[in-house]
Amino acid sequence: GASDMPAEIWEKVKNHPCYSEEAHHYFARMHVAVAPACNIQCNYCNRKYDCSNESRPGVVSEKLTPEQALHKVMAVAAKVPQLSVLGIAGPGDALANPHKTFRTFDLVAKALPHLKLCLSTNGLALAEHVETIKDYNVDHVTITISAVDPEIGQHIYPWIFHDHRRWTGLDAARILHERQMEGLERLVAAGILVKINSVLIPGVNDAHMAEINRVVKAKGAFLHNIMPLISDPAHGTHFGLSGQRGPTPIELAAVQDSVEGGAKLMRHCRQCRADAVGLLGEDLGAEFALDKIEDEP
Ligand code: CLF
Ligand code: SF4
Repeated sequence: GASDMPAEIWEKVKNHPCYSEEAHHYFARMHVAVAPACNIQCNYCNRKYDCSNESRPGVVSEKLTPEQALHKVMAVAAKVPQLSVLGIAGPGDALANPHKTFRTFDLVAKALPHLKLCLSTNGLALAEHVETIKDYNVDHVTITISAVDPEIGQHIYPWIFHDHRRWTGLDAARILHERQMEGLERLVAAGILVKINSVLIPGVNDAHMAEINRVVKAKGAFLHNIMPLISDPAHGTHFGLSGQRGPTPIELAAVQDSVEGGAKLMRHCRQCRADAVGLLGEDLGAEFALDKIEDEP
């Protein structure tokens, strides 16, 4: 709360529902799904669905152009007074679609300058965009980091697309790790609040989570969100060919408890869809689908 952090940080988090546990009772976020492409492959991702960075799989997001996104944000802002944050979190990677992402931020900042801007990325293309992120007044960036050791990362990321070519195996995991660390360091140096999301995959990175927490804290991350792999095959997520399961709530809590003492943990994440609208845990997205809002006077 206000008493345990510097005033300029409190100004940034006090009405952000993900960065402040208190704020999530009173302030709403919305995502616009303007970023369809991705530059890496996570084993748990099924591209038919939203980005498993930050999403509950099941239904495909409504893909929007930046202009359609602005239209939707204005419709939501007019009806949801608690709206304080616009986030771009997929359904692919926000920074694998930089023109769409930054054009959306630009349009929204001009029309609704009171909204905070937030983005979520796998971090591969982050370092080269930090200046732009700063120029567009994006105060909040989430990097999904599920390993800080390429030996572990290679079991999570089968390939990345970087520097005009595809990389696989240990090379892919090493490059992704290096790019994530450089992006994190540059964001922190630029004064941007960074949250780390880690997808907890039992048997793959559960014993590694405390190390991730230590490393990201040392590099200046503000918050660490350990989120469970969602592995319902009916909803299309999968893990390689092995049918990797997600953690039980008890296993998740045990891992979260085991890392206490490093970077501060977020424990109120609701694993939003890439087109979520409303308070965390609430999804008004269907009410604001484009065909609904376009009919209105
Ligand atoms: Fe969206 Fe993410 Fe910004 Fe929040 S979600 S881009 S930081 S505005 Fe929040 Fe949703 Fe959890 Fe993400 S509850 S999945 S942490
Ligand atoms: Fe899927 Fe997101 Fe991973 Fe890209 S970063 S492969 S969209 S989970």
